[in-house]
Amino acid sequence: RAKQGFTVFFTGLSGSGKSTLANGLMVRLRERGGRHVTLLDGDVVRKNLSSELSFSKEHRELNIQRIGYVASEITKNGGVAICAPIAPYIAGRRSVRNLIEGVGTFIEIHVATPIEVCEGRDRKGLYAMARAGKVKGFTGIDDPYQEPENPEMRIDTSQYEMAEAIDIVVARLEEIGVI
Ligand code: GGZ
Repeated sequence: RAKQGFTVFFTGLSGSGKSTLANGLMVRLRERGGRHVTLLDGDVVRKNLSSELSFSKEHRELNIQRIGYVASEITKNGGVAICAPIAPYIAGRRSVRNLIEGVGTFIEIHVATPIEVCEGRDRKGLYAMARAGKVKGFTGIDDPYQEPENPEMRIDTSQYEMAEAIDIVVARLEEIGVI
């Protein structure tokens, strides 16, 4: 009998560690074998699927719906989709959940790294640009991030080594029973 598909949906601020966790999880799941794993990272989706979109509320929500649609197709066909956008709005995440839950399991993971830590990392210098007013509408600075109320899991990546954080995510997926 074919395995049921599932979507792991990481949400959190820029610099929270979503991409690193998502990549690490993909590698782990591929090592375990027996499943087709597709990564839909924020950056890559923006480049390939949403290049005409801005960071307005409407465009962010449209971006999330596109990601949700692709993830639902993957999930419907028994695959594993790992998504890692900021996805700052409860409404958009809720509608992706509804879409996925019609075809498989939805696992929302709030990457709850404190903004001070994200800003301290500032890998791309975007927080500095936002503070200087050179980037407008930056999530967490002058644009909202609505925290998930009931995610399947929360993780603060500043509390762990990355390998350990990935172990914790894998353990939660085992507990939920999707792997
Ligand atoms: C937030 C922005 C913005 C603004 C550019 N606000 O650290 P990054 O660079 O790689 O992650 C951020 C990424 C967010 O894109 P998403 O598609 O994940 O966002 S959403 O889910 O809201 O659609 C950041 C960069 O794009 N970036 N401008 N104003 N992040």
